[in-house]
Amino acid sequence: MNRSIFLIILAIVLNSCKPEEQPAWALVPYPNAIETVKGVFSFERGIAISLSDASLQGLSEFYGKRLSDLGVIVDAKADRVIDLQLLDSKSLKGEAYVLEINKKRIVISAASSKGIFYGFMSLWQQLSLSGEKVISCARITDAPRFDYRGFMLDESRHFFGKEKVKQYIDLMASFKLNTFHWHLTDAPGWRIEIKAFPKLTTVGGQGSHTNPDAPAAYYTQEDIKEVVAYAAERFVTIIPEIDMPGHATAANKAYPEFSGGGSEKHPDFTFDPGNEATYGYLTTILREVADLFPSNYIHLGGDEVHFGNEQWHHNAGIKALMKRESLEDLVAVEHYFMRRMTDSLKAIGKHLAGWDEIVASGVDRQTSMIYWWRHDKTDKLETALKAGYKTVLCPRRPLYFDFVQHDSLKNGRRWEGFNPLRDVYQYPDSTHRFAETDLKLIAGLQANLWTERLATDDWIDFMTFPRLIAMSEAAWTDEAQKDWSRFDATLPKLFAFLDSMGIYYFNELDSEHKKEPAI
Ligand code: TNX
Repeated sequence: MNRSIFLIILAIVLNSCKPEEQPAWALVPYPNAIETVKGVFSFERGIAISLSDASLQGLSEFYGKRLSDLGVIVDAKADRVIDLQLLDSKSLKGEAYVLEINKKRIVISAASSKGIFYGFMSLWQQLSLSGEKVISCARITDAPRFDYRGFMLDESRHFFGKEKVKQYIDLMASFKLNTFHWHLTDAPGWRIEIKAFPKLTTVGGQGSHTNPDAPAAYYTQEDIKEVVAYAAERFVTIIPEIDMPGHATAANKAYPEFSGGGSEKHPDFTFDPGNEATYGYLTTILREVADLFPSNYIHLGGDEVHFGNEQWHHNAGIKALMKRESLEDLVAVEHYFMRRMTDSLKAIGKHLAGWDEIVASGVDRQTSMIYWWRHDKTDKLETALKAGYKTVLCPRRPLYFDFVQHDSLKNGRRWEGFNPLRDVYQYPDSTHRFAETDLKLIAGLQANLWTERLATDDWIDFMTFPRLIAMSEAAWTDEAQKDWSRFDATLPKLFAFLDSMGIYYFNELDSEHKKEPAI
């Protein structure tokens, strides 16, 4: 046989057992165990969804919609079946799931609807990212490394609105993130309607970081309910943040009687801890907030009070308070304020969450959750863990997404470097070796997007993606299963997916395609 004919026959033979018969896995975050076996399950002729438990009905409708968006026909009479099995299982805790793909049947089993949800999201993601209508037979056993997998969006500095927020919540769920921290109040604008104090939004909602004259922009309570319900359907908990006693300028513009003043650079920056009425005012606000958000936690900020508490030195009420409570200095006043507000939260039935400044204030160790953000102050993290606080890791380096992600980029922060995709992916293993006891206290990871310099949807997309996806794998996948080169190789598929979602992401490999948006 001549050589070229041999090669043609060889090519035909090889092609007839095409490797794409079993599509490669395209899962992010990558599951903790995949055992691939021979054969495929095909979605080409439609599928039926069966349930072990009527409580899964809502979920199955959600899945049906997701699958039909991918062109799969969902038909109760189809002979290929996806079976959702809620099990009373001790080995499958919380968000864990098993996804078993056989030639004619897929079984997703978990001990909770959350687990079923994540099993389904893996299935959907494989179809969606691979672009195939078949999936390899396999058994995937999966559970998250960290319980808390979060993203924070600052909507005080700039307001993006509920459609954008819903899109982000949907994307979060697609990558198995489960907590949305909503920074709703800060110096430029107050963004949540409080019925007892309407001026908070009509007056305090006016302006943004870049435009003090911007018309009032905020969420009504109806908007909030809608977003909370949308998130709940995707197993995303929303933790609202009402920042206090600092970063309160917008509220103080609306109700100056509760202002504790500020500094030259940050006027009217604080609430007034020396005025007893302030505690009643803030408690009323928190009651309304608590009624809107089912989350156990409300985040009370507590950060950077020293930016603008100069006038506390000259405040008669604060002087009297210091005397009465034997408070030595203004930091002690700040801590007193936080303890009082924690008591209010307790009375409302919520737990305190706050930035790492609150560790020193002696708030309840059993119930409060700390967000460690000052990457240059590792002692704050150590103190929090030593004291036994549940802690979320969100250090500026590498988890602040208002930092640039590439040296060529101009708009964004830097601090002895910046936050490239790979650093996000490799966190926390690149930086920390936690002792077992400390690890039990680490709730998880969160990326924070502060928006002083980000005024448009394109800008927040550009800073968030693809970094948030890298963080999802850092938060979900066990250290032993993390693999930067595999993640890196999946990027083109992730970019195609983000394109289909209309997201303006950053792409390091294509300098022409996604440039920094215009400011
Ligand atoms: C610090 S993080 C802040 C924010 C800023 C951010 C900018 C934190 C608790 N406070 O108010 O927006 O830095 O990176």
